[in-house]
Amino acid sequence: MIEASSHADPVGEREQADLKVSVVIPCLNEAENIEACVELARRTLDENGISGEVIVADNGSDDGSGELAAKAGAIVVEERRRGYGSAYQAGFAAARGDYIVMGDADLTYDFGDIPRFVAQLDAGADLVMGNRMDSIHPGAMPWLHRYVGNPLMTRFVNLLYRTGIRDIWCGMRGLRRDILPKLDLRGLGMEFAPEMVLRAKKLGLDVRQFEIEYHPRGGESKLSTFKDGWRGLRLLLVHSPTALFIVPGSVMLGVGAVAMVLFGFDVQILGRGWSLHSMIAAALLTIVGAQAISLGVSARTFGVLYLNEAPDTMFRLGSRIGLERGLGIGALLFLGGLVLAAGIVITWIDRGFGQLSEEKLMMAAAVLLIIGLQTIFTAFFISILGLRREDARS
Ligand SMILES: Nc1nc2c(ncn2[C@@H]2O[C@H](COP(=O)(O)OP(=O)(O)O)[C@@H](O)[C@H]2O)c(=O)[nH]1
Ligand SMILES: [Mg+2]
Repeated sequence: MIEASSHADPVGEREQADLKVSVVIPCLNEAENIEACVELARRTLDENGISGEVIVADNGSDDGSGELAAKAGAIVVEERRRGYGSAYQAGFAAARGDYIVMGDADLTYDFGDIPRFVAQLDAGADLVMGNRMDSIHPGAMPWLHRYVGNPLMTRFVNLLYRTGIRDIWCGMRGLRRDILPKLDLRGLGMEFAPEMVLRAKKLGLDVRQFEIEYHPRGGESKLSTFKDGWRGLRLLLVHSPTALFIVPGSVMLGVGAVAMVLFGFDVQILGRGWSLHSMIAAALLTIVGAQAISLGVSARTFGVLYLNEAPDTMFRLGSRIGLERGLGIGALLFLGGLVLAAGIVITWIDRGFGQLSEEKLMMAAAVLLIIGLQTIFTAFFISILGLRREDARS
């Protein structure tokens, strides 16, 4: 295997090969199909006069796939860490072409499509996605994936990231190799597939798609519907602090705060008064909402500082406020709570430390005190996130 970290500048030497396309094929026990895949890829490159190489990233197959691939003319890279993403990372590290065309080792995709991907990349695309959804051959995709998993997940991705991509899991793609450092992909499993799309979109790259056909597989699928589905979903969520924290947090904070005011002033709703119990529930909702927003703002800051993400309104607002003003806002909220609490104590003293019934006001005071403190801690936490950045600049 070629070592990416070697100091002998092997990349420089290898670049001289002046290859246009590296076809990278991940392979885990695909003895039934791997030769045909490599041969077709190789033949397509040759027949279309595309200078290229075929790389098979063998993921520790024990059925002789690796040897078969090598015999069929592929460069075989060994990756022992299991996973679709790991296999691709190893294949990409060995690739020398300007472009990479990706595809499974199971004959579901047609390597005869390689020139179509190359044409889009030539025309300026950074990432080209296949879209199988309108050309799925009978028996090629289980109905759970075809009608439930895939469309739901794709819709969810587009809700969060507006990629416009119709088949987020599609395994046949083309990309410019020089975008890989920027993409900085980390997924070791199947989540590598959606990760690539959403990272490309977040970085504002030129992502295109066209229809391809999807054929039934030879050999057994390595995909595990629920495990891999969850890994994909998890990835989508953690890359979107807005969807994960800020939207639900704002809803909770908004509903909680309005409810507290209504309950606090004994406004009749649905023809009846709302007691202390509702006030407590509303107060807790407000606090959780504020907490979720704090986490969201912190996560957005992390994304901009360390994941190369574009600063959005939320981030700009946060950095405009800064540590000192953030502390100021927190202190004001805290002070507001303190004033309310002091009012309650004064009433109590006034009544000769007797019977007291200021529970609702006490809840309001507690909410202000807690959110005030939380704002102060969040302001500090965000400035901790910025420490490394500040150092790097000075
Ligand atoms: N799922 C999975 N696929 C792997 C792994 N390593 C390599 N692969 C290859 O990645 C490709 C995609 O897997 P596949 O079973 O076809 O998944 P599907 O296309 O989503 O049904 C195939 O060529 C596998 O041989 C691995 O650890 N897990
Ligand atoms: Mg497959």
